[in-house]
Amino acid sequence: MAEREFDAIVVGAGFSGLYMLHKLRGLGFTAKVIEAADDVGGTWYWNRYPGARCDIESYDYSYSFDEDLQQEWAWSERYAPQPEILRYLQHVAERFDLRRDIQFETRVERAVWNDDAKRWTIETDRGDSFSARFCIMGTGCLSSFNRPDIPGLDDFAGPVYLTGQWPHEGVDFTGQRVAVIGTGSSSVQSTPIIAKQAERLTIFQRTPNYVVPAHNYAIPPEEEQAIKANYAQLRATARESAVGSGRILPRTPVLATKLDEETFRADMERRYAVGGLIGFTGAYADITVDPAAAERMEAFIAEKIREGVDDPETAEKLIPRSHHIMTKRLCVDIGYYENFNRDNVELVDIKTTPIERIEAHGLRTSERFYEADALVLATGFDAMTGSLERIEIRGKGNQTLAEKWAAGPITFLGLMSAGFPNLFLVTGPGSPSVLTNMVSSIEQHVDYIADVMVMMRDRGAQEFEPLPACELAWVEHNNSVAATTTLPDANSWYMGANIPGKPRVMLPYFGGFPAYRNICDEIASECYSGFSID
Ligand code: FAD
Ligand code: N01
Repeated sequence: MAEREFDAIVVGAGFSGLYMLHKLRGLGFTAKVIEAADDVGGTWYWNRYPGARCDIESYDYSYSFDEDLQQEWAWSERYAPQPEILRYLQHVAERFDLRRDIQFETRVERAVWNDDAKRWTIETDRGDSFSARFCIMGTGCLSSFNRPDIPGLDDFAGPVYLTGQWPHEGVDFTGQRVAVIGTGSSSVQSTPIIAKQAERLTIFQRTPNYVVPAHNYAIPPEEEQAIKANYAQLRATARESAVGSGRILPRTPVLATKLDEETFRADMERRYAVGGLIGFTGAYADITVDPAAAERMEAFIAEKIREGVDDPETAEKLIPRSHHIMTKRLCVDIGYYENFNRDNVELVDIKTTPIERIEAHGLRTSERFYEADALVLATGFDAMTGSLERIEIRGKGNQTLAEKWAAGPITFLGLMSAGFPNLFLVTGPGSPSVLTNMVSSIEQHVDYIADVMVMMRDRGAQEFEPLPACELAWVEHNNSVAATTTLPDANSWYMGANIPGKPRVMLPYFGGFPAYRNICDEIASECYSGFSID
C-alpha cells in the first residue's frame, strides 16, 4: 500500500470537490480529490437520462467564485441540459488545471482517525492509503441511488435502467414497451422524451407530485448581456434569498390566506406564467406553515392539471392529495402533463393497485399484468446520509459515523460531527443544502472550511471539532424549526421516508440560507464558538 500525505483529501469531484480543490490550492494547501467516476461532474456525470436539466436557472446555478469564469461562460437555455452542465464542470476542471490532482475510478471505502497523529487515513477500493490532516466529504446529497426492493426485480429479462446511473451511450427506446417506476423530478423530466420514442410507456405512480411549468427557452443575447452586466447584483440577491437564488420572484407581501379570491388567482397566474421553482418557492409566508394556505395553492394547481390532461380519470390520479405543496421538492414540467394525452402513455396508480411482482416480461399489479421490454427505475436516492454512511468513517473511540447516526444524523451546522475531528461535510445533513440553490450553499461551505483550515494553520492547531452540547443544540434547533412547518408530515426524502428503515428526521435545515450563513459567520467571529480547537 502506498501511503501518501496531504493536507486534505477531498472525496468527490462534483461542484463541491472541484471548488474545494481549487480553493485549497490557492491557499497553499496540498490536496487530492478521490472520485469514483472516470471524470468530473458528480450529479451531472451520473444523471444522463433523457431530459435531465437543472431546475434553478442556469446563470444562478453556477459558480460565482471567479468573475472571468462567470463572464465568459454562456448558458444556452433558461434551464441548462445535463450535457451542458457537465461540459461546464469539465471546463472548470480544465480552466483551473484540476484534473492532475484528482484520482478517478477510485472509491473511498474507509477513513480512520488516528488520535496520536491527529490525521485521517483514507483507504480506497484500489488499495491506496492516504494520510491527511483534513478529510473533506464532497460526496453529494443525491448521489446514492435507491434501487427499490421490489419482488422479482432481478427476474426482469430486459434491460433495467437507473436514472441516476444512466448509460453514457444513451438508450434508444424505439419500438419498445417501457415501464417507468417513480414520479419524482427524474421521471417528470424523462418520461415526455421516452414517450416520444417508445411504442408504449407505462408510468407506475405511488405518489403524484406537484408539477409546475418550466417555461424553458433559449436565452437571447440581450438577456445574457443584461445578466452579466448585473452579475454582482444577482449573486448578492442569492446570498440574501432564503433559497440561495438570485432570480427568485419576490414573496407576495400578504399571506395567501389573507388574499381575496380574485387577487390570489391573479397572483398565482402571474407566478404560473413565470414558472419554475423561482415562481413558487417562498411565494407566501404561510405556505409551509398553514395548511389552509397550502390548500389554496393546491386547488389552483389541481385546476391546471384538470385543464391540461384530457382524460378526467387520469387527471384525478395526477392530483396530489397525500401531502401539501412544498413539503416535497416541486417538479418542473416540460411536457409532463401533455404526456398523458398521448395514446401510447398510461398511468398506473400503484397505491390503489400495488406492484406485486416483477416478472421476466413485465410487471404484475394486484389488478393485472403490464408487458414491458425495458424498465426504468426513477426511484430517487438515499439522500443526504447515504453516500456518507456507505463509507466506513471511524472517529475517536473507533466509533463509526453510521453508528453515531443510527437514529438520525447528528451534526453541528451540517458541517461537522463531534468525535470526528477535521472531518468536514460539504452541504451535510443539518445545513440548508437541498432546500437552496446548491451551488450557493456549496460555495459558502467550501469558503468556510477553507477559513477554518487557514485559522488552524495560523495557530498551529491540529484538531478542530464541534462541542457535543453545541451539536445537540443544533439538532434540536433544526428539528424545532422543521416542527413549525408542515414538512415533517410528508413522506419525503427530506424526512428519509423514501428509504425503508431510515430514521424519520428532517435532514436539511429549514431556517433559510441568509439566517444560516449569519449563524456560521457569527460563530467564526467568536473564535469558532461551539467548536474545540487544539
Ligand atoms: P455530487 O454532484 O453528487 O458529487 C458527489 C461525487 O462524489 C460523485 O461524483 C460521486 O461519484 C462521488 N463519491 C461519492 N461517494 C464516493 C466515495 N466513497 N468515493 C469516491 N467518490 C465518491 N441542485 C440544485 O440546486 N439545482 C438543480 O437544478 C439541481 N438539479 C439536480 C438534478 C438531478 C438529476 C439531481 C440528482 C440533483 C440535482 N440537484 C440540483 C442537486 C445536485 O446534486 C447539486 O446541485 C450538486 O450537483 C451537488 O454537487 P456535489 O459536488 O456536492 O455532489
Ligand atoms: O427521486 P424522488 P428523483 N416502489 O425521490 C418512487 C433532484 N432532482 O430522482 O413519492 C414504487 O423525488 C417515489 O414514490 P413516493 C431533486 O432535488 C432534480 O425523481 O416515495 N415507487 C417517487 O415517485 C429531486 O427531488 C431534478 O411514493 C417508488 C420516485 O420513485 C431529487 O433529485 C431532476 C419506490 C422517486 O422520486 C430526487 O428526484 C431530478 C418503490 N419501492 C432530480 N421507491 C431537476 O428537475 C421510490 N419510488 C433539476
